[in-house]
Amino acid sequence: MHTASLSLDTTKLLEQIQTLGAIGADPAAGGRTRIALSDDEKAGRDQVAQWMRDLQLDVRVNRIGNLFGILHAATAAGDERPLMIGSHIDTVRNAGALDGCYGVLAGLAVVRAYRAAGVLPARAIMIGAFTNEEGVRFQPDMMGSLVYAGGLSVEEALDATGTDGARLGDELARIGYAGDMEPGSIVPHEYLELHIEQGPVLEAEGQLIGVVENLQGISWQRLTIHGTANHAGTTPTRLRHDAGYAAAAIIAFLREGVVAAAPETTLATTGTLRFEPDVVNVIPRKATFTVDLRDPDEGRLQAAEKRLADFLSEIAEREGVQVETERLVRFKPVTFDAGLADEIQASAKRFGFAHRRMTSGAGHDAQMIARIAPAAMIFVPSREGISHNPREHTDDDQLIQGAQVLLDVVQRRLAKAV
Ligand code: HGY
Ligand code: MN
Ligand code: MN
Repeated sequence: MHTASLSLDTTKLLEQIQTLGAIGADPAAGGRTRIALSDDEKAGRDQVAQWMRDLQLDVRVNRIGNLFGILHAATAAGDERPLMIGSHIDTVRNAGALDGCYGVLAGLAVVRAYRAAGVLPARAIMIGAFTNEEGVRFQPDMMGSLVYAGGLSVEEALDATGTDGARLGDELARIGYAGDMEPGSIVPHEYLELHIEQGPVLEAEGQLIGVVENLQGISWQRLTIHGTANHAGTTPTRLRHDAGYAAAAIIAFLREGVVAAAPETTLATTGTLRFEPDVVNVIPRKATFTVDLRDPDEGRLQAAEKRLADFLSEIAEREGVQVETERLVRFKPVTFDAGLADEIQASAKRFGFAHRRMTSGAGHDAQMIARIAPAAMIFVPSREGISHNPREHTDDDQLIQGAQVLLDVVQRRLAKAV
């Protein structure tokens, strides 16, 4: 049945964003930290699961720990292929309160609107919080949704070793989220994800809604440089095999040799770096660091990877060091469902919200679920384009308006289900 326009409990949505944002709070360094499968993330999961139960949802956990709350349909037929709304509640270190959480809690707000109206949807609505979207401790990122979409076997994911040496499956069991449901056993009819932009575009253009039509390619590698430890004061430069210098030269080349080839689109980031023996007066024998390359175009991303690979051979030769590379993540660019994107744009238009079509710079669970169902994303602005930072912020009215578009699109899609 088509529902008269439902309404959101916006106070509850904003309250829940604050409450979840307080879990794992880190007053000293700022923000909150809920690294996947940590005790803090467990606390976040427990809170979201409780909110799902408060809404009398059918709460399910699958074998990779993805957490779902299902509002069943008015009919058995409507239950077969739910409309899925998802995102994640794990965070990077010292994160903002909105990345991922906003999308999960806005999904609960949509279900709450149905509950408040006493209406069962024509198609089940399934709210998901996917495991390990950030990929900080266990790689790859978007892991829970990748397993859900069949892009990584559960067994392989459960055997993933974290940067702290922990086994993912053991951690999942330890926090009590090693579910029994097979990932992907419920195939969504379509998937929507509401997320903050995490970039500067919407704010810079005075837009409120981002109609996300595609998402850029992602390439993560871990590089290990093996050199020779030696005395900082007695070793002439020409005799050095300095893993630290080689790492620095590579990191500089990422900007000067890789990004410079396509400065408008290719992005390169080294977010982690470790020297051994990490002592002020010893030439590093070992440097371990990560390289995150991104570009919306697959050809340019491959060209960026090739430039880096060629430089690694050159620096190894020049400095007499060995360079080891380990592939952590490689996802091609993804195009979202045009029909769903049109639906989002039509909704923004109906509300009179300024909007634009755009590419997602960040990875999202939507890019994985797009492998098994039509998927699209809705963005709202990030103040100063900041994210993965305690200063991450979106105004309350923007958060509410984004959720209104989500509810409107859901209602329109479900009206077609009958
Ligand atoms: O890396 C990303 O883009 C996402 O935040 N996991
Ligand atoms: Mn996110
Ligand atoms: Mn993130």
